[in-house]
Amino acid sequence: MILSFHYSTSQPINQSTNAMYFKVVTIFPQMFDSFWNHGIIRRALEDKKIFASAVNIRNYAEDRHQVTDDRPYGGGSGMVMKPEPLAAAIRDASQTLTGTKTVLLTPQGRVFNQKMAWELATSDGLILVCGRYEGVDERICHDLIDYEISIGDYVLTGGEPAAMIIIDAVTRLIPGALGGEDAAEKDSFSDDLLEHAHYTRPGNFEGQEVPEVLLSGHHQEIEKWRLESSVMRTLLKRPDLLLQNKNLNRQQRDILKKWRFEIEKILDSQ
Ligand code: 4GS
Repeated sequence: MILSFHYSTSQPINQSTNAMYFKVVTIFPQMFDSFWNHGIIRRALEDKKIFASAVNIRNYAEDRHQVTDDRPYGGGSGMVMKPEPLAAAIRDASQTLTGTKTVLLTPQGRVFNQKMAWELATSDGLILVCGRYEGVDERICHDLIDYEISIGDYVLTGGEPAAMIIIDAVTRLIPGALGGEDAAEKDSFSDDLLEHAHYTRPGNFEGQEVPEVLLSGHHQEIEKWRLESSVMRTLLKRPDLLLQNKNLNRQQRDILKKWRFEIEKILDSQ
């Protein structure tokens, strides 16, 4: 089992390859043991497309009990992550990894999306800082954090699942990480459309048939069907994506016009 891809902490590692380096700063590094060991993340690690490890903030606590949290100034319930061990852990990580961006996972951050995944994928490495408890001491954010990112408007018990989501979304954008699979798959969301519907055998599942065109072997017709499926699913399920998309191409606009025409015919017949 890949327990983590440790790199020496005493000297900068060779980042001359195109590989991407992830370092997670957390009080629960073991949460990542399973994450590193499945599917595309595992293969990307094995193929050295990515390097990743999780470091325990506790190892940077100086006191005998290795405390990482403390009571909030001003009182109130809950605990706050102490700045010293967290700062030491982040500094150590950024000394090992040059050219990295440091990301704090927090509901206060910019809400993560595919465009941000592409942006992050251009950096040489990412240090992902996982908050726990009520949050981190504010002074950490000022000096040590480049980006604050939220994975969505809800509250987690810790930033770890958020860090996994960022690593997952960024890894699949790294050239070669998806293996033989097509780059087109990555493009599917970059043009802000949902994927077309997918089918596999059997041809009839509990009375539901696979669309006939997909069985026809007529590649051009299949492509047309997929494009239409993609545009119309987006219209029905996520119209907001179409509304914010300012670069619909000719084909995509024609599909919408065709259906507008069909809908107008129905209305005119009433
Ligand atoms: C998120 C989020 C989050 C906030 C961590 C309360 C524990 C928790 N992190 N996107 N303290 N949403 N973090 O909810 O990134």
